[in-house]
Amino acid sequence: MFDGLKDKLNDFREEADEAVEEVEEDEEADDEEVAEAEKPEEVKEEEGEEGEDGGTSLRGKAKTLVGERAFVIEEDDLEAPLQDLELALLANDVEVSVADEIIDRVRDNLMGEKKHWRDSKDELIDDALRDALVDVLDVDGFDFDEYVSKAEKPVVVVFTGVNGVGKTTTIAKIAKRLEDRGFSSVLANGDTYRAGANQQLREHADALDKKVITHEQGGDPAAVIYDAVEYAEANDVDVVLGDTAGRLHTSDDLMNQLAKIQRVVKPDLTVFVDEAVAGQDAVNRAEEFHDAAEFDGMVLTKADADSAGGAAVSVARVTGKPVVFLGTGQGYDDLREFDAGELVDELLSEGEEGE
Ligand SMILES: Nc1nc2c(ncn2[C@@H]2O[C@H](COP(=O)(O)OP(=O)(O)OP(=O)(O)O)[C@@H](O)[C@H]2O)c(=O)[nH]1
Ligand SMILES: [Mg+2]
Repeated sequence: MFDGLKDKLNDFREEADEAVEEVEEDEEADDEEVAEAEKPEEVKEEEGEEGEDGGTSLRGKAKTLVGERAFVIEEDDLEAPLQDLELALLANDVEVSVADEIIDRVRDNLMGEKKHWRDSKDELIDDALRDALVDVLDVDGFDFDEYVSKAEKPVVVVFTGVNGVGKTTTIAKIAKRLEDRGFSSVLANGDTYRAGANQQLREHADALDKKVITHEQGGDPAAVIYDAVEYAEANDVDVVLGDTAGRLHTSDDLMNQLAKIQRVVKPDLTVFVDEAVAGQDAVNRAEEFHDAAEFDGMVLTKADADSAGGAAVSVARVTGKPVVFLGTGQGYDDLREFDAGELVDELLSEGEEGE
């Protein structure tokens, strides 16, 4: 998963490593210079012109000290690695404004007012990159399990998105996940459009021993999901998982149907599903879809087949809605909660192993 992106992040770490100079305390960073860098910024500002070299020597230069170690970073030396990182992010399908934001944050983290105290150059660079990525990935830290456990039952979740991205499979995976956590669920086939959709959802339901509510092909999807909500209320079922037909945000009839589902059923959550492998297309679709019909969160499927990782990095920032789950394969257990910190740790882990 996301191996291409991992490699490029690692390249940046190596390049940036060369741009950060470790100053030998005895030779280049004499006591006065060390003491100067150790002072809090406010003190340096108050001292103004009196600082060594006319008080301006630290502009465009960040100094980080730990015990005996001092790291000096010249902003100019960082530009080439940052430019390469930006190109690599774009080549890996990171949306352009998101790539810009990551670059700015990495630069600020390394050069900014906040001086970091670190044990090594690697740690200094890793932390700058990690913090930048986590900030961009973590739009609001939505926790699905917590939501389900606290919300009034039944919790009604409707899944939407374009054709073939994995909506139905994701519903089955979530039913399994809920069961593993002690929550019951009923599946509702609001895809009354495609022949075979009832059968497909029924097969998953049978495999997972779940009740499924279906109507005839061509029926009203809102009515199917409404029936499932009534079933859940009558049978103390915790969660209703409503499937819908694949649609583009431009498919007027289907978008009107979705609006009707939202009006009639009033789902607690509307979840947009798209595939990570679609990269920039997935990001654009999510943005356009959200403009046409607001959703609460997203699932990115087929992350197992995606080397670039750009959609996963960008989509929450662009839509302002959290990625709730990543689909990581075709099995029922191939679903993982999207945790920004954990994901960034994984993205940055490969380089560390080789050292
Ligand atoms: N590798 C991989 N394949 C997946 C994943 N999720 C779904 N798939 C596969 O994607 C294909 C389409 O999945 P569906 O669940 O039928 O997609 P859908 O969005 O419901 O499709 P429509 O109802 O036709 O719009 C199936 O072959 C799934 O097994 C995933 O996370 N990883
Ligand atoms: Mg489907």
